[in-house]
Amino acid sequence: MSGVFVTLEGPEGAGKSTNLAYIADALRAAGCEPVLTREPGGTPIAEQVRGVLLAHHEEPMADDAELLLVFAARAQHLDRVIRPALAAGRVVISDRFTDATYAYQGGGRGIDQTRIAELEQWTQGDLRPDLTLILDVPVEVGMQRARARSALDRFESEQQTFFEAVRSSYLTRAAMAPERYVVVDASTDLAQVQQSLQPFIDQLLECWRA
Ligand code: T5A
Repeated sequence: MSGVFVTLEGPEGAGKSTNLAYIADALRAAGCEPVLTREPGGTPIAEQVRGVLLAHHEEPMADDAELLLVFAARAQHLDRVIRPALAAGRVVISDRFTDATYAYQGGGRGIDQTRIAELEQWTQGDLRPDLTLILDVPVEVGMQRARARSALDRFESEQQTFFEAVRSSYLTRAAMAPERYVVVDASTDLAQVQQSLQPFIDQLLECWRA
């Protein structure tokens, strides 16, 4: 594969969607037209799975069902969008990917990381993001933003301890592979966050030009 695969991650309300648009504009200004996508979702079928995952249901969703739905959507997304775009040499930026599974289903739900790793290998083979930006924000700050924006979905309605475990999983993964992760403090005002994204944008453009 000759493209560059980039993912944006972080707890609820960290500002991924807002900053993804900012990063995409900066890339376009440098002559690079990225493919922008998201998880769960990114294709019509995977977006339907997203609907099931995010909706509130009367029947509680089993943790394993949630995990398998996440990977089912990912398999479709990889097949229809990510792999073809990378094969065509494009820069692909996904709003969340498998780090979110380690953080939410692993950290949040407590599913064993080795089971997630098996599904990761099965679904992705050796494909991993080249670069991952983690927008880090204290749980309360992120949740205040999410609450102010819209009604809370099924994940956003979880307890504080769940979100603390999600945040801590992200930071642990970033610390284990600093060559792949860039962690940015996303709790400050937007202008300041965007200023601190510059080294990440430069690194991404360097990968694209290489
Ligand atoms: N999920 C996902 C799993 O459980 N496992 C998985 O494997 C995957 C892939 C959907 C859910 O699915 C779960 C995790 C999620 O709960 P999502 O669509 O990415 O994933 O949902 P959210 O994380 O909820 O994304 P949000 O859209 O809510 O948050 P963002 O994108 O991080 O934040 P954004 O940009 O929409 O900003 C939120 C609000 O804050 C403001 C924005 O204007 C907006 O109103 N804002 C700021 N305000 C002040 N200062 C700043 N610096 C700000 N930055 C943004």
